[in-house]
Amino acid sequence: MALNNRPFFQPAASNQPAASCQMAASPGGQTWFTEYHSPASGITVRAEKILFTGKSAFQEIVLFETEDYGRMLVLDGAIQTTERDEFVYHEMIVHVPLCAHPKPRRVLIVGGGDGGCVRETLRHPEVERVTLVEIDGMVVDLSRKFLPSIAGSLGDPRVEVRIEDGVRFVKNHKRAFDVIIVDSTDPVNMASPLTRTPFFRAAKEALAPGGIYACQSQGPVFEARGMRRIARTIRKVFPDAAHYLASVPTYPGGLWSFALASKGGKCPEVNEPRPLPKGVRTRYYTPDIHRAAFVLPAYVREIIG
Ligand code: AG3
Repeated sequence: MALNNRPFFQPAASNQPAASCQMAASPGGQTWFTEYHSPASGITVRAEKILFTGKSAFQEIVLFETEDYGRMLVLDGAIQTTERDEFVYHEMIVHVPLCAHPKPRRVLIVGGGDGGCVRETLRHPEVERVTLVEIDGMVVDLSRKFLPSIAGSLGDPRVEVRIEDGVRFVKNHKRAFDVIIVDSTDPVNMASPLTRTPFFRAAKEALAPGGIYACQSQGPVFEARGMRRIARTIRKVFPDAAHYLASVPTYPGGLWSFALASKGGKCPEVNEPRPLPKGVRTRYYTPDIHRAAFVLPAYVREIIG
């Protein structure tokens, strides 16, 4: 097979299944978890201790302890977050839009039931109110119990946690938020509407003038088709939407993308972000990373077109 002729962003299998996974016992009595990224590869970690397995009304939830990544949260077979590398994703999905807004006071987070986005958002003192709208209350409860370093800020008085459908919530709000962050699972099942035109339209209306929108937009390595679809769809509503990247070790391909858009057209602060508030120490995000993250490799530019 001419591997070099096959761009790795085009998986060989044409009808690649959505994230599937396996929990397997090895002869030594160990339990190994694999999230398949394609029918032919994936990421495998040893589960030292299963903390929870169960099914909510929306999805299958698994939480376990790993040696290298700490505790790991898996929804419908897809790794969502780990104690070890969550900082990359959460800092990048939050500080990029917040530093692209001159004065973010009201922030809406759709999804993000683990609380990581809330935690990072609260580090901006100008934020007066954070509304978290998560469809699956079980994710919030389990994260509070098992992932305190991520979910620990959900009880902050500035935070309102609402367990309801984000699509409906956004449709019912107009000019209400300075920043909207959509921290969703892969765009299948209940997360799929969050990447469609009607939702982007509603989100634009839910933004106050000058408001900023950010969302995760899948990875370029194994999710190229999904990423391309999100990129095309968001540009129908926000023509100047820009994409940026961050390196998340436990996500498919180790590289993840985000989209940033502004209600007023061009995001003025893409290249000149507002500095982080004094005293906020981050582990991934810096103003240089903010600017550099929008510089995309050629194959990624090709994906988004
Ligand atoms: N939400 C996006 C995770 C997507 C990962 N996809 C996968 N593993 N197939 C992360 C939620 C963190 N708050």
